[in-house]
Amino acid sequence: MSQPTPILHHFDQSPFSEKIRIIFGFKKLAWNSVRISRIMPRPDLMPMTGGYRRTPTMQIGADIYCDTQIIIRELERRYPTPTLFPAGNAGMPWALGMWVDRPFFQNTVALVFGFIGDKVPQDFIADREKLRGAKFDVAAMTAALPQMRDQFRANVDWIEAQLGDGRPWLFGEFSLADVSASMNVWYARQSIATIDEIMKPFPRTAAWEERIRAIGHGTRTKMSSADALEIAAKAEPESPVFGDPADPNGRKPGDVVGVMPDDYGKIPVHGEIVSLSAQHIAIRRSDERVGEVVVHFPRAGFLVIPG
Ligand SMILES: N[C@@H](CCC(=O)N[C@@H](CS)C(=O)NCC(=O)O)C(=O)O
Repeated sequence: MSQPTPILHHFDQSPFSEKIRIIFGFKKLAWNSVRISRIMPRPDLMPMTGGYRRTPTMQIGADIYCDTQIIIRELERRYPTPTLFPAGNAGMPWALGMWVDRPFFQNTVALVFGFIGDKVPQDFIADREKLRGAKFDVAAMTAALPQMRDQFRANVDWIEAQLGDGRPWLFGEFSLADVSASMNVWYARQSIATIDEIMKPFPRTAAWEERIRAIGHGTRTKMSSADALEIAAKAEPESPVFGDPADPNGRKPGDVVGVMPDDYGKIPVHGEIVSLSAQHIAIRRSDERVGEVVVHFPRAGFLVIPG
């Protein structure tokens, strides 16, 4: 049976979305692209995610995947060849994602906005303050630029060192590690006018970036948010029910919970557990515009609270 086409809800400048676009390219996938605005509101998306607002999200019918970690897991499950985990590298590429998604990303955000400075639009600042629950202090980021440059250099230097023996990819063969580690360098390159000077000491990294760029983004077809919503409304979630006998907290299908990120955008999505494991949790919820959907989250970096 042919697979339904994945729908990515994303915006062009989003570095987390770029990870997924590269994976579409690597796996040579056709996908539907719903462009969302960089700031809230996103009125056709929230009925599907139940309030989760970070970017990107992936939709397959009435199954909604929140956070790149679970999106990647699902893409690898549905399209295992070519694999993102070659030569027995089944665990560490995931762990490396935590470095990339958190400290390295926060460093790059501060660097990018420190450079952009007072040209950052006020509505964007207000939106990101809401997301973080903290001040998005562009003046402080500009003041911290020397520190942020040091941090960025140290992070990129690890990539350069790993490529030091002339290997084309971080773990030898192309893997999720390359997709993840390239995210912040890509982001800085899109956003900082003097990036060539910053990247000058890192020729192997620059050549590696070129190889990643050559992978492309697969075959993209534009879709409106209204059409995506209608697809979800007409589809039934496909997630089977299964429990995890080893769940440390005795959680099981049918339990009503809230799930939310533990770092920013901490908006709990409420629903009834459909399935769970050490690395995923899927909850069923319904909304008057989309009907029943199953929303999927990773476990690492997410909190599960009583519903
Ligand atoms: N851990 C999340 C982080 C996603 C994230 O922070 N994305 C940024 C955009 S690149 C975001 O959500 N910005 C706020 C927004 O789009 O509402 C993931 O892996 O998907």
